[in-house]
Amino acid sequence: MPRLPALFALALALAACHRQPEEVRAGDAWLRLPAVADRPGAAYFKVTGDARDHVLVNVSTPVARRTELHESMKTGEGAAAMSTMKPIDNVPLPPGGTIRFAPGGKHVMLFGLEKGLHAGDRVRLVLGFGDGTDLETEAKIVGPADPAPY
Ligand SMILES: [Cu+2]
Repeated sequence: MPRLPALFALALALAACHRQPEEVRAGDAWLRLPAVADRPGAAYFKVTGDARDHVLVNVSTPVARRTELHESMKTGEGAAAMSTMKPIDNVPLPPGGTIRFAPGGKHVMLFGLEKGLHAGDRVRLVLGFGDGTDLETEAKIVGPADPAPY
């Protein structure tokens, strides 16, 4: 049975895919520049958990003086519907779970953005967790009217 070792290796590889993820990973990060200078920008990303519980408590970038975690929501009905947002303190990341910050939902509000940022630039985004650990990822900058890149 000369093919058996190859099948055995494949089975091992598949088994590895289904193990609990071993580390928290962040990706698909991007930053929307404001249409009007001096207004806040926003940042979005996704983060996936490992085998333990984590809590995301802040997200920062060297190109913003101050940041807040926000959540957007719709209030009212029909023509009276409005989109509002409120600050959130933290976001739990359960074992193996995924948190997605996306337009219309959770976002990072970026106050005091550095001047001279351009669409296409890449900047550092730092995710801070309740246990004091940080996770860095790279965010792609998009213009005010550009579509979401992820
Ligand atoms: Cu906001």
